Amino acid sequence: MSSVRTSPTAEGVVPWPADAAARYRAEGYWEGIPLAQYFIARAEASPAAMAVVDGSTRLTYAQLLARADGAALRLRELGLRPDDRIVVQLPNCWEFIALVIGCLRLGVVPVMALPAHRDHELSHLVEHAEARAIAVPDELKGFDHVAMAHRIAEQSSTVEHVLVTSDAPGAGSVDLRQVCAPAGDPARAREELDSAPPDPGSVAVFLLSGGTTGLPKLIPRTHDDYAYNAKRSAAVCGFDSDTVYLGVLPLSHNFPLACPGILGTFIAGGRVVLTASPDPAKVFDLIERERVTATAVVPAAAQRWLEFRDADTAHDLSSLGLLQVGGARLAPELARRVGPVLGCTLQQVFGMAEGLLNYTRLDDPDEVIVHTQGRPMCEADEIRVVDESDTPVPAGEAGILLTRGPYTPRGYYRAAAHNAKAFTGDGWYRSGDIVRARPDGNLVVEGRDKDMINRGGENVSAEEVENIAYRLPAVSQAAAVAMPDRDVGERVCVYVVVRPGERLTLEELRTAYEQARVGRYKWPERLVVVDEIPQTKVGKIDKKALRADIARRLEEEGSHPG
Ligand code: J2J
Repeated sequence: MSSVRTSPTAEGVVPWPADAAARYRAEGYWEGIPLAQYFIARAEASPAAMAVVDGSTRLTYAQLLARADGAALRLRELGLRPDDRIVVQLPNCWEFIALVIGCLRLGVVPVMALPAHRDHELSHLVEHAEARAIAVPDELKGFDHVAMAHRIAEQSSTVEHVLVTSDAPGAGSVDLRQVCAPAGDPARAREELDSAPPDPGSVAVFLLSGGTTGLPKLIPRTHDDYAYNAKRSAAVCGFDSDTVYLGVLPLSHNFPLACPGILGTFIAGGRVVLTASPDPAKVFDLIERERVTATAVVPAAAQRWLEFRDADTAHDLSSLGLLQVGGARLAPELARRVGPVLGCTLQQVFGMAEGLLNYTRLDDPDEVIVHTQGRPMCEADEIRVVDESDTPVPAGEAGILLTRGPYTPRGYYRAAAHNAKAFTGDGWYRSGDIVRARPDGNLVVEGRDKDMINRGGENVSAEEVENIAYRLPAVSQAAAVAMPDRDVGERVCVYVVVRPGERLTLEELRTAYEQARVGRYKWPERLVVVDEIPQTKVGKIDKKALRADIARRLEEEGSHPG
C-alpha cells in the first residue's frame, strides 16, 4: 500500500440537491449504471464488432474490453485505488481509450488534460487533483512530454507513476502499452472488476473548464450525468451500430469525448476511427478509406475542409452523413456551404464542458441549421436569459445564459470561492455566453460576457494571460483581449503600458510565456503598447473599448476579417 495520502474526491464536489437528484433518477435521466457498463453491454452483444481503428491497430469490442480490463488491473497493481486521480495527457490514440475505460472500470478518475498543456497547466492539474499518476506520450510535435511529466512528478507529493506510450520507455517510466495489454484471463478480470463497480453517483471524469480566472478549473462529471450526456447526444445525432465516428478533435475535450463523441459511439455500438490531424487531405483519405459517417470539428477546421474540398475531386466522401461544428461561432456563410460542398448534414453544437448541450436537429429546416446554435438536448434542461442583475430579459432579447439540468454539475471541484461567482445561489451555472432565445426555442449565440479569448474553440482566460505578462519587469499594466481573426476566429492580443524608460517587443513578451512553460495557444500573437489603458467608470479595465480599438487597428491595416 502506498503511503501517499489524498483526499476523497467527494469532499471537493458540490452535489445536486437531493430533490433535483431524486427527480433526475425518477424521470430516468440517471440510470444508476456505471459508465463503462454501457460499453460492456455492447461488447457482450457484439464482441467481434470493430470498436476502434487507430492507424494499423484495429480492436474489436472484445479486444478493447480485454485491454481496458487489463489496464484496470495493472493500475491496481501499481497501487492506484478507486477514487484516485490520474492526469491523462494523450493524443488521439487507442491507448487513450483503453486507459480511460480501464479507469472507469476501476473507479480511478481521469483528469482530461490537453496535449497542448505545458508545465504551467499540467502541474496545476496534478496538484489540484492530487493526482497519483500522469499518462503522457513520449514526444509530440517535437515536445518531450516524458521529461515534463517527470519534472512535475518530482515536484509533486502525490504522483508516484509516469505512464508513457513509447516503444522504449526510459527508466523510471511505466510502459503504458504494457499497462493496456489484454488481461491474462479476460473472463476472470471481468468478474473481478464487475464485483466492485464504482458508485454511479461518483465522479467518473474531470473535464477542464477554459476558465475565466487564472488556471483551468476541474469539472466533476459523474457516471450518471456523463452517461446521460453521451447517450442522449447519440440519440439526438442518430448514432447506431452502423455509425463510424471520426475522432479528430483532441479526445480529452467534451465534444469528441461524449457529445456524442467516442463514448456516444460506443453506447450505440458503432466504430471509432482516430486521427490526430485535422489536415483535410489526411482526414479525407481516412473518411474515404474507413467509410466515416460522422465527425465533429471547430469552425476553423470546417473552413479549411470547405476550402480544400472546393478544389478536391479525388476523395469519395459519400459515406459522411453528419458534420458537427461547435466550440466557437460558425459564420452563416460557412454554415450554408457545408451541405452542398461536403455532401452531408451540418449540425451546429453550442456546448460546454460544464454541461448544457444545444444541438440543431438533423431534420431541422436549413434556416435553423444555418442561423442558430440549436436548442437544449434534454427536456429537463433549464434555461434563463438574464441581464446583469439576474433578471430575465424580455422574450427574444439577448442576455446572459444561465442553466441548470441533469448533466450540468452545480460547482467546480474544490473551488468554493470561484463557485460563489460562477453559480447563482440556487445552482444556476453562469455560462457567460450572451444568447438570444428564438420563439422556436433555438438559441443564437450573440457574444460573450466573460473575459476569455476563444482561439479556434480553445478558451483562453484573459486573466491568466495577463498574470504572465506581469512577470516581465517592463510591464506596468497589461490587458488581454480577443483579436478577430479569419482563420481561428480570435487570437490573443495584449495591450501593455510599459514602465518609464522601458521598451517591449512581441518577441520579448512571448518569451515570458515560453519561460512560464504555458501552452502555446495562450501566447500573445499581437502586442499593442499604449500610454494608457482605458478604464470604465468603476475603474476596471475597459475591455470593450480595447476590443473596439484592436478591430479599428486591423481595419486600418486592411486585415480585418469582417
Ligand atoms: C459560439 N460559442 C460556442 C458555439 C461553444 C460541444 C461543442 C463545444 C463545446 C465547447 C463542448 C459554441 N458558438 N457553437 O464542450 O460538448 C463557447 C461558449 C461556451 C464555451 C464552452 C461541446 N460552442 N462555444 O466548446 O467547455 O462560450 O466546450 O460557453 O471548451 O465555448 O467551451 P468548452
